[in-house]
Amino acid sequence: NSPDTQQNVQNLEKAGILNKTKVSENGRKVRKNWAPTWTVLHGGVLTFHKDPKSASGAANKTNHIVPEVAVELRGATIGWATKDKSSKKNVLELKGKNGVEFLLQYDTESIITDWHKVLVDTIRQLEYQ
Ligand code: I3S
Repeated sequence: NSPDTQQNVQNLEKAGILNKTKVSENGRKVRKNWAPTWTVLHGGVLTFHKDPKSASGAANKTNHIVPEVAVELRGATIGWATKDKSSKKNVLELKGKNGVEFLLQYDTESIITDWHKVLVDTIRQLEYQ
């Protein structure tokens, strides 16, 4: 592998808006709350951020993008959600450790397919570290 083609978690980075809802927490089902969410993949961690416009108080004043949840991808799984999980199209199911589960969705197939690929690659890379 030349340094150019070798992939590692450090250069598997991506950011964008996805529709997201949590579906489980500590292994327990929670009520869906779909919302467009600024989603950042960096260093093997996927972080969801609140839209600064909808965040309250200090966040509004400082204009910072507030991290909402971080999902450690080591030991996580990602796959296409089955039809029973959502009526929406192009839905990914992300299962983190500690029984946390999210659905990630985007109508444009190429966008969600790119996310799927980078998340699969990241999770795979983390297995070998
Ligand atoms: O899996 P569910 O319960 O059918 O999910 C739907 C609900 O969360 C619904 O909200 P209410 O809990 O207020 O009924 C949402 O508006 C829908 O978007 C959820 O289903 P989809 O199929 O969109 O994931």
